[in-house]
Amino acid sequence: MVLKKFQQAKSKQLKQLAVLIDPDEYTQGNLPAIVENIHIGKVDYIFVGGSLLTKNEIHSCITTLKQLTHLPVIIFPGSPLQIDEAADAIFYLSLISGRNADLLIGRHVETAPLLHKMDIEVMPTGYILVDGGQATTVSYISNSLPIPANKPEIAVATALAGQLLGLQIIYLDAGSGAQQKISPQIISKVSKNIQLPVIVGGGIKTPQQAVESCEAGADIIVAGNAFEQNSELIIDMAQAIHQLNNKTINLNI
Ligand code: 1GP
Repeated sequence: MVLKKFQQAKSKQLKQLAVLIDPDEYTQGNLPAIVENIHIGKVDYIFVGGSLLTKNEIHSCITTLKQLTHLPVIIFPGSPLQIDEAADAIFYLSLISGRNADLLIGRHVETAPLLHKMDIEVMPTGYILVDGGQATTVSYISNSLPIPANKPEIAVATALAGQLLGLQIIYLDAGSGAQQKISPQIISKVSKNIQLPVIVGGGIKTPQQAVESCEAGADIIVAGNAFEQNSELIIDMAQAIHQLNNKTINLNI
C-alpha cells in the first residue's frame, strides 16, 4: 500500500523523492533512460499526470513504466481522463486551496463509481496551490486562486481543514515550472501543525532546494520539469536527500 509507505517513512523522519512524469513529454523511446536514472538514484515513487495533457498517452506511459520498474506508479490526475487501472495508486485530489466546487466534490462524484470497481489504491489528498510567482497551467486550468506566498497562516488553516475532513495526505504545490518554489516558512508552518505526510513540489530545480524543503518539513519532494532538461539531476537530488536521511539515522542510533 502506497499510503502506508508514506506514513511509515514519515514516522521514521525519512525523506523521499518522487519523479513526476508528464506523459506528453515521454514516449516509449525516452522512458527507459529516465527510469534508469530513477533506479540509479533509488528514487521512491513515480508520479504520472499533468493539469493539461494534449496527447492521449497516459495509458501507454503507465504500462511502459510498469514494464520498466517495480516502483509504485501513482497517478497525479489533472482530470478524470487520466484515471488508469494500470497504475498502483491515484491521488484523489481535493483542491482545497480553491473554491471550485467541481474540484472539491464534482469530479469525485463523477469518478467514484469507476474507482470503486477498479483495483487501484485511492489516496484522499488535500491539494494546496501556493503562489509561485507567475500564473501556472494548474491555476489557470483549475480556475482557482493559489494561496499568496506571504500568507502561511492561510496555508496552515487550509491544511488543518483538510486533516479535519479526513484527508490522508497534504500536497503543497507551487505548480509545475513555478518561478519560485514553496518557501521553507510555509512548509515548516504547515508540517508543524498537521500529522499527515506532506508532499512538496513545483519549481524545485536543484538538490539544495530539495534539501531545504525537506529540512523545513516536507516528507516527499516531487519534481518533474527540471529532470526533463537533465535526467541525471535525478541522481544528484536523490543522493542529497539520502545524505539527509543518513544524518537522521546516525542521530537516532
Ligand atoms: C508537481 O508541480 C510539481 O506537483 C512538479 O513541478 O515540474 O516544477 O518540478 P515541477
